[in-house]
Amino acid sequence: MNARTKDLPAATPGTSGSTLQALNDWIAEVAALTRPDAIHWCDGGDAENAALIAAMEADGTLIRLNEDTNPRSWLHRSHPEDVARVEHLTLVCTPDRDEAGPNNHWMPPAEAHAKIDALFDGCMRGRTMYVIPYCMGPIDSPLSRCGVEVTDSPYVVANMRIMTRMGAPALARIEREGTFVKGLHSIGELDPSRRWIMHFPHELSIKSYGSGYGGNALLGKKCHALRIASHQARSEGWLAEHMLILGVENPQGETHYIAAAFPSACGKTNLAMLIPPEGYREAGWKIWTIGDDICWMRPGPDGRLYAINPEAGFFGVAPGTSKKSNPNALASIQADTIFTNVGVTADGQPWWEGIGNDQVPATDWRGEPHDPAVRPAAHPNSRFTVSARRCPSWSPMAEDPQGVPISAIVFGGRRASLVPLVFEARDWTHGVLVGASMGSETTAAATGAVGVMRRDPMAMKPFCGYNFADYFAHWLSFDKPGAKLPKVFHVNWFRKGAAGRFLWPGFGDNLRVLEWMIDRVKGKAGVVETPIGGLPVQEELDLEGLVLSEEARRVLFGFDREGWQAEFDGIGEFLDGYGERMPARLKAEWGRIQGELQGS
Ligand code: O2Y
Ligand code: MN
Repeated sequence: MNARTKDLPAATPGTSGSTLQALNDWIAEVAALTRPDAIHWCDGGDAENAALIAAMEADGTLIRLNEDTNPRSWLHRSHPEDVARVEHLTLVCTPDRDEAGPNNHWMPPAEAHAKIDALFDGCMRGRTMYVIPYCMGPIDSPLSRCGVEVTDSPYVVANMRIMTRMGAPALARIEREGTFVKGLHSIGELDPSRRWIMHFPHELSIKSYGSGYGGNALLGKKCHALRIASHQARSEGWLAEHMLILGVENPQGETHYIAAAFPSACGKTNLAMLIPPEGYREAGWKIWTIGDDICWMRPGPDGRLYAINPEAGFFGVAPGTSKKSNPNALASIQADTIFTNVGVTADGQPWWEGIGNDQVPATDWRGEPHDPAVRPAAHPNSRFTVSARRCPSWSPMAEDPQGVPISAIVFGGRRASLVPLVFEARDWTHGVLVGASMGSETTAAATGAVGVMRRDPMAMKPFCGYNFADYFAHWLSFDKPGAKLPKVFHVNWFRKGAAGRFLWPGFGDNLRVLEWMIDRVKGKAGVVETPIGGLPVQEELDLEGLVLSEEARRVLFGFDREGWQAEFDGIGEFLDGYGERMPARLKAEWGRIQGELQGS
């Protein structure tokens, strides 16, 4: 443990863990409120991690997995009512309600502070308060931003160590810059009726109480890197997005970088780690993984958008991860991994539905003997936390302080009907509308009904820290003289046929679609123009070796005018929900396409 701060009594004024007065003052203020028994400043080192892990093993927070099959790997079981993000308890607390917008739950800042501070009052008695300095993004990148999370959960510390650049180098940067996002977290009593996740973008602060799970508790991730960062990005001229970033290397050795936004649990991790189909592999194609969930982009001196992944690890969905769906993820999690809410075999191996091996789970995610009639072995939102560096397709460019130049932006949703496999927006304004109109069927990543179609613009519905109307205006503002913006596409890997089966094989075969996009970027392929955008000329999208039914070809590459008319009515109603604030340019673009759909 860090000798600087060991066993400091709670509420000791001026805890002096840092040379930055503002940081020490805030820690003293938080300690005075929460009254921990001790304060520990995390240095991020191996000794500190080993001590924390040993303590968690001793008290049952972590269960050691089979050391032979899964070295240095652990199982954590969360409270059974604390298994996902809680959107209805997640607030954006701006002084003006309209600034948060209809897309966010809102509370006035003073009321929010009072409500949550009452819960924080004395909540760390008997516990250690951990101070976690972290950096989102490469430690030496001008695009990166730092934060400090204070938490009473050692499990959060262990996860933040994997997911961010945490510890001494981050503290040094914070002391140099003098600014940081303040995140205060306590697991409290893990009582769902005493749970809030609050964001104060104007104060660059986050307060989270009553949950120890994922995005509710690892404050660098959704809270900082999306909700607070999107707000900051707007005022500083960049974009904080819910996007994977990958590099596609062709047989000539050229790499194009693509950023893609899909709603939660729609396969971002799988796409980011794609393994090319055999023929492509033999020809020399390769996918490089930069990030699987979050992307920060800003215009570079040449007018292109440059992107970094602010995260250092993956917090991926376990169920469905298999040798077939994502061999790179499976290889990544063979060691040094924290599993949360998965099942376990009798000999201590992690197990989940869709893992695709012949092991049998003995115990389910709640620690009870597994009975498939009672519940699945793994919770549908069970997760693995692992360092990105363990991924076989991890790109060294992920550490480039300047980021990678983005050639294409892809939006996508989970749509059983109507939406074709891929189409291209005609220009940036149309691309922003395509992103703003995204719809998808809901998944288990958040609490609530699964499989219900909802609008999820740019996959940011749960994560945009301000009014969507202003967010769309911010996106539009990138289209200015000198800008060399990426092409924008929309994909749907989830289209079903009349028999209810998926029509597109997905996974590695998605590279065929990425290749077509790159051909478009290079001006090597044409499109079939339709009101919704450019569809591929089928012969120009490489389908060799795929068995696609007649129905699949018709539907995946088809355009259903009547269906799209109804869709556009729905999109219009959605945009109108934002009233006068909605940019006129976006409404005009909607009107232009609506007119074309109606044949005028
Ligand atoms: O954060 C959680 O609790 C689960 S949801 C999640 C986790 C990793 C990456 N993305 C998401 C998401 O909901 O988009
Ligand atoms: Mn996500």
